[in-house]
Amino acid sequence: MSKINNNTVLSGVQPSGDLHIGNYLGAIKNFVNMQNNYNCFFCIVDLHAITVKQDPKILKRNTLEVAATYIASGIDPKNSVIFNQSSVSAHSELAWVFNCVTRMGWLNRMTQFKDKAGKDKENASSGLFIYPNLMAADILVYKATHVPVGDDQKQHLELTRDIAQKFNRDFNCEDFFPIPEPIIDKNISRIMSLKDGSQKMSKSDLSEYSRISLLDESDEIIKKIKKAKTADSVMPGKIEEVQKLAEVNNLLNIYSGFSEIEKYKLVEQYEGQNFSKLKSDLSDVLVERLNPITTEVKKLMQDIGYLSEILLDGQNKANQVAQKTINDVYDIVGLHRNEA
Ligand code: AQP
Repeated sequence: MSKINNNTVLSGVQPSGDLHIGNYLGAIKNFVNMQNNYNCFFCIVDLHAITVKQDPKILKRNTLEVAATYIASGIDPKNSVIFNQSSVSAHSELAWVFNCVTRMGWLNRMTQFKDKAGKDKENASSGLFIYPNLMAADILVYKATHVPVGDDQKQHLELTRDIAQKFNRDFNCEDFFPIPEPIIDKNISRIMSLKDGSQKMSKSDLSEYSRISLLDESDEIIKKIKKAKTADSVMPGKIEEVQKLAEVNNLLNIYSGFSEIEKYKLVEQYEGQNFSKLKSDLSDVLVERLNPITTEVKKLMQDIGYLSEILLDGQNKANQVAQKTINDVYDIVGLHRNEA
């Protein structure tokens, strides 16, 4: 299919657990919207997942489940390249070159490392620390110009831009790497935990009640939304006041993201009411929107052969582009290549 522009998009999701509505609204929904206009590479970033401990068997299954979720959400494998990161070795090779370009001071400023390593920083893997270099390689190995991500990845993308600029400057190859732009939906930006509006919704949160998984059945969705934290007051009439109630604001962001109704209209609709009607309407919207995805993921997971074929086809297509970039990079950097 011919695209209306020649720009390239790369993004990915870690197969580190069941995907949730934060991953969907922050990332996958945008992937679907962009696929007809850009040359799209959608990756399952399994090498990122192993920066923290994973069960090998579960990791393999989760990788297929992310592929199934992409397809069930509307990404067409004939139109976009779907593959897993570890199957294209140029990602790791370019990441090593970037390990030698990125400055320690840049990595020391990354807040996600601080959040994920927590108090036990000495015990975190070194992979977790240099994770942003691999992310830069994921993007730049395809010379991607646009990267749809959630707001939590904005800092890593800024680092990617710095790495691209430094590489181009250090090796005197202006414009070799493009300077990629983040695509972040400003209305959604970051979906927060259902239990604590100051924490982002995350796959690795120990509490199931903090998130709605894309595989949750209707009764689980209803139960989780019923238990979600709100506020002691009723719905305020102004959006600025709603924003001070983090958990209520979060429920409205989720509602708006799935219903396409603008948030200020929802505020008008529920003004002065307690939150039970909002919760029951939100549950209805979620059940209606998520049920078809959940059903399709479960169906696709019965056909591992089909999913493996999609990933192999994606790997071949991704390799064609990535291999050319890494060959050029080795040449630019001065690494000797033996001719066959
Ligand atoms: N809560 C969120 N709100 C909006 N966007 C989000 N994303 C993740 N959480 C939210 C976006 O989803 C994409 C894939 O994320 P990821 O799986 O690669 O890594 P993550 O950001 O670390 O996600 P999790 O769920 O928090 O995973 P764990 O717990 O394994 O670390 C990214 O574009 C991200 O911005």
